[in-house]
Amino acid sequence: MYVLVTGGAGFIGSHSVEALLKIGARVRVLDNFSTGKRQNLPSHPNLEILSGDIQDVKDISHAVANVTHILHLAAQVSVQDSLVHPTKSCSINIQGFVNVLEAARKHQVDRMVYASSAAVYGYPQQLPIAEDDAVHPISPYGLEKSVNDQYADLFHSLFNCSMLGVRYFNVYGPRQDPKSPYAGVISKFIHFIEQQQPLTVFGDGSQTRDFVFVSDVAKANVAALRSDATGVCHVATGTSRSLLDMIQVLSTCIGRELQVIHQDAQAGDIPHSAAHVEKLAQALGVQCSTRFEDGLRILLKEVLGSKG
Ligand code: UD2
Repeated sequence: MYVLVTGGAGFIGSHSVEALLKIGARVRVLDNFSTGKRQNLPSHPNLEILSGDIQDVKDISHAVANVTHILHLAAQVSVQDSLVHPTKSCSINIQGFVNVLEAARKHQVDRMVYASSAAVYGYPQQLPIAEDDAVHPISPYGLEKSVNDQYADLFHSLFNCSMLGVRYFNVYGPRQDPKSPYAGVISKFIHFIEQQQPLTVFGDGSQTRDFVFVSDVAKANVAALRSDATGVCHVATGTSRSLLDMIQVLSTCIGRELQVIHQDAQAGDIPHSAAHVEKLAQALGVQCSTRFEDGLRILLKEVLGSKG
């Protein structure tokens, strides 16, 4: 496999690059380094790094030359930013997506896997959510990802392009920048712990999420590239945890009580989220099996080191 990873210097991208190199794939990264970092990537004879943008057709044409597969992760990934700057978000997440799709078609790549998101569902109609449940996006970001899914379907039926959208749930793990506007609650909480500050919980903390460790996500991405599954597929553990439960696990890991401050629940916050993961197991043969306690321990060690 010769894989182009767009957004390969980012959080999920860099872990996916590592997983691909591990199985002996040749990898080319295309990243504009707006949020991705070169230091996230190893130096490796099978890895080439290009600085460029998915909004620039020339950059993509150049990047896609000779590759057999595309893992498209480059995106404007902040729900909040998409609400504040919908035009910019649309340019990156829809126009940029179509640029990559069209490059995949023109260069007749064997397979493209791209990042979709649980954000397409908005407030879930029922739990756990299945891939064929109706989508009701409640942010431009969610809408853009849903449009990506429709484009991919259309390119599959019109041009027989082999494609799969991977719908990530709440991904956590090393290299998720806690200061970025799209940082997840776990990286924020660990940052608060590092700063010896109390944890801020929006609402009563009973909200639940399917927290999935980034190495499992990278494993799913590799399996998705190797499979011929089409449509969309959840990437999640199948088990959801409340925030209070997560804080309890963090507290046990570091061996002391954590101070918690409650603030009003945020507008648009979803109370519960849970994923069906049958397609992930059956079509991709993947289980996101890192125990929550182990994932948190790895992350704590990475961030706090000896301070933990
Ligand atoms: C996740 C995704 C988002 C989108 C959405 C779709 C992440 C980081 N975000 O948003 O991109 O796909 O799912 O449903 O994966 N919270 C606190 N204190 C904090 C920060 C957060 O209490 O300091 C709460 C927050 O109000 C929410 C929960 O923690 O109830 C999870 O928040 P999040 O931002 O990690 O993820 P989520 O599910 O809102």
